[in-house]
Amino acid sequence: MKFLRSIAVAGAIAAFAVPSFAHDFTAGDLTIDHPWSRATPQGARVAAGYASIRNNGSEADRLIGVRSDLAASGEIHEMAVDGNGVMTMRPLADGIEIAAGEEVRLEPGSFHIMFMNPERQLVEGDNFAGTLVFEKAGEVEVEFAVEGMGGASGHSGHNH
Ligand SMILES: [Cu+2]
Repeated sequence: MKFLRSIAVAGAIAAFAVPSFAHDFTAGDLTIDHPWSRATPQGARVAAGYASIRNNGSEADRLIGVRSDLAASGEIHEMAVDGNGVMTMRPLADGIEIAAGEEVRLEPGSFHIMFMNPERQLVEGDNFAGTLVFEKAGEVEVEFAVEGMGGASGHSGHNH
């Protein structure tokens, strides 16, 4: 029994140490890691998009647009606290700069993508295709993985 238990423990450790299934996209100097979205309630008027974007190059690039078949339009937003202490979000007309050697995380409560009037409900486990448009790297096709509605961060134990 003792022997079996140690095998189980070793297995658990191994599973924990193995990096999650690769879900990243590369374009030139940019690496886009784990694009994800959240399940939406029925009839939702927006759907979110998140990802980590790393710039391995020596020049800044800029995320300037987002497209997806999911919705007629996609916007780049920033969540911020306004003068009255209220959380609001605003579209970033100039997009988001990805400085050389830096990583920018699009995540809940911060920078994010907003798909307006999605044509279907997003269900956990679902995927949808999208295109990120960068000033220098150009258009990058990615796949957004839909996670649970309550997920605060796609990085806590995702396993796809
Ligand atoms: Cu938004």
